[in-house]
Amino acid sequence: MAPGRSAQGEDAAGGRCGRTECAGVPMKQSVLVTRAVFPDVVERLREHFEVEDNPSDRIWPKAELIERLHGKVGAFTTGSVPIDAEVLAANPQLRAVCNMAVGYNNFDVAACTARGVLCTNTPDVLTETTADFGFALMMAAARRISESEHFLRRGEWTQWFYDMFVGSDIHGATLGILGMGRIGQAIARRGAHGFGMRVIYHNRSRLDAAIEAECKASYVGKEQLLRDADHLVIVLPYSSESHHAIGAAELALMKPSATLTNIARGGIVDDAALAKALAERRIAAAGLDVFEGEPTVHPDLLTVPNVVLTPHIASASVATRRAMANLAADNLIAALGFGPNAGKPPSPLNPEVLRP
Ligand code: 8YV
Repeated sequence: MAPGRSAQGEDAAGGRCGRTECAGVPMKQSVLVTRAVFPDVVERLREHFEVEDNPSDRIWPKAELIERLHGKVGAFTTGSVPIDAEVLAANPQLRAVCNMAVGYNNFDVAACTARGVLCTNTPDVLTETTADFGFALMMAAARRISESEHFLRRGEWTQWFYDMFVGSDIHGATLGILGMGRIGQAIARRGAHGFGMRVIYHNRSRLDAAIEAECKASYVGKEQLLRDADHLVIVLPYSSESHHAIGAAELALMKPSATLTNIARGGIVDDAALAKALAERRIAAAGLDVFEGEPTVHPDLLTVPNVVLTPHIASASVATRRAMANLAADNLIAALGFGPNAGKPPSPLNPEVLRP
């Protein structure tokens, strides 16, 4: 057994106090920072915990993650770090897993809850930055920015011609949003208020009338969304229900002039079907920041010209990534009983495990 493992497990099980004792000497609890992150954020964690971090940012295979978690009561994770039943069973001392991401499909939340492990994410702090990026990707797809840049870089621009890289307008067009959470609403506001777009959305549940009015967004069925949107933006969380929510059948409903933008999660769109639809010009263009099986990208997406591809960077502004990292650290510190929010982490996903 790793040194300190059972003592920390007993301590956490005994009430989340911050410290354990070894021969009367107070010991800090140990936490694992699974990916490289801003050094000052790691230092904040060191004020309260023994920290094992990963400055080289090597992606640990699952067996190594399990091994490194031994003796740790908390983990600072990102969206690529799986916390599932196997990881939890091998680490019964774990008390909190804190994602530096709003998405948390890397967590088995039900399994965490069953074991009393708190899960947290980083909502709100990335909403506007991610919406900015979604809008940028949609505009880049509609106005063929990547495609035309590649043409220029290849030295093929020898003269202007009247229909060179003609695309479709954003202003005045119909913006369709699939998934109307915080980020979907922020995109709707940009479209409605900034670009005079007609905004329609589909969501598991309809929004309050006040939010619809503020976003100038109308609720429609999924089929109507697909048929009517000039620009479809996908902002759904990933789950087994949203897996391949957009496949060949859904793409077939879209206008040939339409664009599709995915800033949510890989796997929501069937990438093979999308590549085929793009190649056959059954839709005009796409903007993708997320991919099934990323960082591997479906080879057919790499060869179709009418797609803008970015490496999962929608939240990547300096300020936002810092805010995400600090919020994940705030959650970990508070979940393990320290700091101004001791016992009350700011963004719990399963707050029921916090009840005494
Ligand atoms: C993260 C994201 O960069 O927050 C999310 O859900 O997809 C991105 O902002 C990524 O998941 C790394 O954790």
